[in-house]
This record gives sequence, C-alpha cells and structure tokens, in this order.
Amino acid sequence: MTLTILVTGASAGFGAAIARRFVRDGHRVIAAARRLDRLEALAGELGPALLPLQLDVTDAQGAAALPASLPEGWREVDVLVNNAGLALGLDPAWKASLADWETMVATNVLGVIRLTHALLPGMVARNRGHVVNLGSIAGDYPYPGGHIYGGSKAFVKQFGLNLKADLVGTGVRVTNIEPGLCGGTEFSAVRFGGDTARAAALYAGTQPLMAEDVAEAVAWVVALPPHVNINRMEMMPTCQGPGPLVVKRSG
Ligand code: NDP
Ligand code: 8X3
Repeated sequence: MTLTILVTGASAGFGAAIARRFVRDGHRVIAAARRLDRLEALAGELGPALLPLQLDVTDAQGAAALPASLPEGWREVDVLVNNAGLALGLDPAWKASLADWETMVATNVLGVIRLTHALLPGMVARNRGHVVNLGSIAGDYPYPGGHIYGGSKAFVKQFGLNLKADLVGTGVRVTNIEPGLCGGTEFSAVRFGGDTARAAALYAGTQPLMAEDVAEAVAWVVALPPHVNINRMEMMPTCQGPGPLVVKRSG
C-alpha cells in the first residue's frame, strides 16, 4: 500500500535520508523544511513522489493551515515524521543563551505539538495513521550542556507515550525513535554555531550511526503490521554507551 508521509526537516540529515528511503519503498513523501532549494533538489532526485513544502515548524499559523493547504490528493497524511529539530550550544546552563533555549523549545517542542495537533484528527477519523517522533538518547540520559535540548527530547518521548494512551482503540500508532551519536548530518555544526571543525572532532575515531541507519529504523516501525506499535526505540552506535554518575570529591 502506498502511504502519504510528511517528513519535517527533510532538507538535510535524517529527514532527507528518511524521505529518500520512503520514496524508494514506493511511498509518497511531503518533504518539509525552511530551505526550499534543498527540497527542490531532492524532488529533482526522487521525482514526483516527493512534494517539496516550505514550512517553518515554529510558525503556528503555518502548521494549523497545513492540512488544508496541501494539494488535492496529498491531504490524507498517513504518517507524520516529526524530525525537524536542533540543539544549540553545549555550555553549562548558567552560561547558555536564553534565545537558544527558546529556539529549541519552539522547534523541538512547539513544532512537534503543532504539527501533531494539525494532523492527528484526520488520522483518527480515518482510523489509521502513525506519528513517528525523533527523540534522542538526550531525552533518556542527562549530560553536561544538554539542559534544554535533553529536556525537549524528554518532552517528545513522554508526549508520544501519552498520545499512545489516548489513541488506544484507534488504528493510529505512535513511535519515539531515540538515536545516540550520529554523524554525517548538520546537527553538530548547527549546535556549534557553524564551527565545522569542532563538529568533526566530535566524531573523530568513532563509527557513529548514520542518517541511513535512522531511516532504516523509521522505515521498519512504519512497515510493521498495523497491530504492532513500537512505542520507543533507543539506538546507539556500538562504540557508544552510558557513563557512570559523577561524584565530586573534596581534597
Ligand atoms: P540536521 O541539522 O542535519 O537537520 C535538521 C533538519 O531540521 C533540517 O532539515 C532543517 O531544515 C530542519 N529544521 C530545523 N529547524 C526547522 C524549523 N524551524 N522548521 C522546519 N525545519 C527545521 O539534523 P539531524 O538530521 O541530525 O537531526 C534530525 C532530528 O534528529 C532532530 O530532531 C535531532 O534533534 C534528532 N537527533 C539527531 C541526532 C544526531 O546526532 N544527529 C541524534 C538524535 C536525535 P531547514 O534548516 O531547511 O529548515
Ligand atoms: C543527539 C544526540 O548525544 O548529541 O540527539 O544529544 S546527543
């Protein structure tokens, strides 16, 4: 069955890989992001099964108007992949920029809830659908400098679990994908304000997850039979693991 899938943040990283994967699997993808030129290049690569859509997920009106603004034949969205998101900075909380904190909340929290609010009623009315959120291990494990980013991803995780509680009895599924260290995307360059050398250093000597690994996970949870719901999927590269708690000793 051909699904209509809306992927936010499809101009780079995971979102572009997820869009590519779904089109190759025979589905139709509405690829949303702010950088329209990137989306049009993706459409040039993937053909008419990909519909570019310029969308800033922090724009409340744009999200609310989204379903009605889609072209005829694209309005019944079967799968929403809430992927657009970002981390800004890695300084300790007391040195962090309030504007950065607010941008992370606007994108990672408000963006997710607005698009979900816009598209969920249609899914419930049709008694089928799937909301796939891009959480993070940062929503599971705290780390220094993670403050609002980790907090936003913990929200995304718990929001998804609470949606699931409401959706019992409907055919609508909800999944939180929680990746760890992942290279080959713009994530760390964005986090470090465009400092690509600092971003590259983070991955030096590692074999991180790649965007295609995350796309594989998203494709798998969506392709499962309709009675199977993966609530959460935490994934790390083999070279990563949790660390010990820290105790600061005097002397
Ligand atoms: P990238 O920076 O490579 O891509 C982020 C995407 O989000 C871009 O397409 C960007 O597009 C889009 N985006 C950002 N802000 C907005 C906005 N206001 N409106 C619409 N789109 C927006 O990051 P990744 O692909 O690595 O990350 C994707 C998701 O996965 C994020 O939610 C991230 O938190 C999460 N994640 C990433 C991990 C990693 O290590 N890379 C690990 C775990 C989770 P544009 O600028 O064109 O709008
Ligand atoms: C991205 C993974 O560990 O940088 O969500 O927070 S991490």
